[in-house]
Amino acid sequence: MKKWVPAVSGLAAGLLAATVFFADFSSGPSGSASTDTANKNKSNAEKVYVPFGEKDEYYLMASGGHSGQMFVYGVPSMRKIRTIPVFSPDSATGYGYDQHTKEMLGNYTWGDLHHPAISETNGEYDGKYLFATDVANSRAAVVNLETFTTRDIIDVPNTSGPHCAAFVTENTEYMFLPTRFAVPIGSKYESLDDYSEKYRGVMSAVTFDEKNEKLNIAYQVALPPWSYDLSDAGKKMSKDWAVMTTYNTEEATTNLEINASQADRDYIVLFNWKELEQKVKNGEYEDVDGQKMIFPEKQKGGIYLVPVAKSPHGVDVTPDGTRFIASGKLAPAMTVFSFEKAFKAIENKEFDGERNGIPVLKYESVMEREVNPENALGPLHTQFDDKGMAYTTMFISSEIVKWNPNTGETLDRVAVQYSPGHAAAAEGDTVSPDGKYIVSLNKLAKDSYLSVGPSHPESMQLIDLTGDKMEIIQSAPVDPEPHYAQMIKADKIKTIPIYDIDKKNPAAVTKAEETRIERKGNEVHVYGLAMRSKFIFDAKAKRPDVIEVNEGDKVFIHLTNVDLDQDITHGFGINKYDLNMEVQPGQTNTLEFTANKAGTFPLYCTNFCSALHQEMTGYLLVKPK
Ligand code: CUK
Ligand code: CUA
Repeated sequence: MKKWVPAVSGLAAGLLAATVFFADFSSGPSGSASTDTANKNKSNAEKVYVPFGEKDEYYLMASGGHSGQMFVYGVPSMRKIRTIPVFSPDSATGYGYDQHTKEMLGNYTWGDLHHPAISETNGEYDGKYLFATDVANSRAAVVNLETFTTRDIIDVPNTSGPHCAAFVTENTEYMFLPTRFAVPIGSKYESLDDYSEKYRGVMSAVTFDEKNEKLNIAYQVALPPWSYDLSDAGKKMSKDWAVMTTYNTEEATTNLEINASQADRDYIVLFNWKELEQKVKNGEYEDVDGQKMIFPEKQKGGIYLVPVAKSPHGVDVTPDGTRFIASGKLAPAMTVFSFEKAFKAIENKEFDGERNGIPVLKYESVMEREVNPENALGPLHTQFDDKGMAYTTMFISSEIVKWNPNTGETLDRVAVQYSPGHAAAAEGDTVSPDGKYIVSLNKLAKDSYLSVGPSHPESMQLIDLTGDKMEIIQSAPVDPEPHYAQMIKADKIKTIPIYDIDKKNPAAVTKAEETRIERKGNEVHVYGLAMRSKFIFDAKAKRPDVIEVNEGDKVFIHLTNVDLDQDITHGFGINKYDLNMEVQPGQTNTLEFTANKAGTFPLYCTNFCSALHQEMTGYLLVKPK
């Protein structure tokens, strides 16, 4: 195997120079000695082969990073099934062009989606919704998993770069959004010389109103001006609590790779969200730009700091909820902390002073063990199997290490290609992981696939956990960038085959007689339908598939797809108007635009829908002023 050096610098490179860098841990013979697996005598090809007509066992909901989108894969085949557009427009589905999705995206043209989180009931994925945040433009979104469509996007004020939302509580009471960048509250101008006084790292508690499919900010917490990173919600005994890592407690404002890595310790923020919720109920907050803001130095209580080895990245709660495990990008160790010890330390006030008015718990009072597998470097994120064993990704030594959180013993390790960020285990963030598979989300593919030039795709590798040894059984290239993913049992997802035509929607039409074109002043409303293989905008007109307006008119095209057959989707594109929308079976969708170009513009169905799809056309005629 080729040796290679990832692009790390500064401290990390120093750390590396002294170490063997690509440890070639052979994963040994595949799980031949396994006793409890149906997979045991199958070849790897058979283990991932899903014959046509059969379905994958799991959905993998993968973040699309700076594509702004979410990617859906099937496991074990690792076939990509769908792109769900979330934070960026997508002409393939008309996302960002029709009225509703255009409003949701506002003026933003891209997003950076890091952490998908499936809604939970009693600590289990319930398969109903998927939440995500946008690090780039400070937004949060929710995707409906009956239709795999984004339903709501909100701006998160007072914050910049909400990073980890892989982070819903046991019954989806909250989605928490720590912020990666500290900014002045309200994102006002403040000199960086006043960083420590004027800047804050605001965490937001977001709730979801399922009935109206709306996200809402319940409250915010003005934490010190540090970088908040990964986080996880407690489970079972720790269900009212949540943890998140923070670095740059040095409060560096430039050259962070050096300056934010000076102190030997940073922190985990441990907070009781029930207590914070109660504070808000008691009116213990300040109103900041319409948000309920808790200032921990004034509205004291419910938040604690736990010292951790410098510059931590991931923190993950064990399925039984008894421990949280932090991984240090720069310190080559996983630190296991005990919730029980933390609760006792809080009760007995075993504090080591405070930072910015927040009590710091004594490290020894909360820490249970430091785990440092030999030559394993750059631990980032941890997942779990059905037996409570931990799997930690090693970014720098390019491997996944399996270890026992109860003893710290290293059990197995497998080399991955290359530099994994997160891994996603089957039902991995629930109170009862399945233990069957884990997918390594690798940042670099190097020469794994056919070359496409100097930049290569990222790579996901499927690892079989059923044998004695972890074994890579499939690899799949993926577009940028797989940060995190969640893997859910396929039978938990209940999609709808078609939309019911919404008869209460005044824009919906069910039959040709209801189609019409109405003019109110300079507004033109078209109530049309799409069916195989024509558009009908006004059945009574001489040419029912033609829309004629005047230059400068504001045009609303409401289109209902009356083909109530699964997968018969119509599109609607207008030549040279840069517009496209999609109408799925039974759906009514609206395209809104100003007819600012006079002329003759063919319009056509963009989704191949029948043998006569090419005939599914018409004209938009815009009469000059
Ligand atoms: S971060 Cu990307 S590898 Cu956003 Cu979860 Cu750790
Ligand atoms: Cu409708 Cu093509």
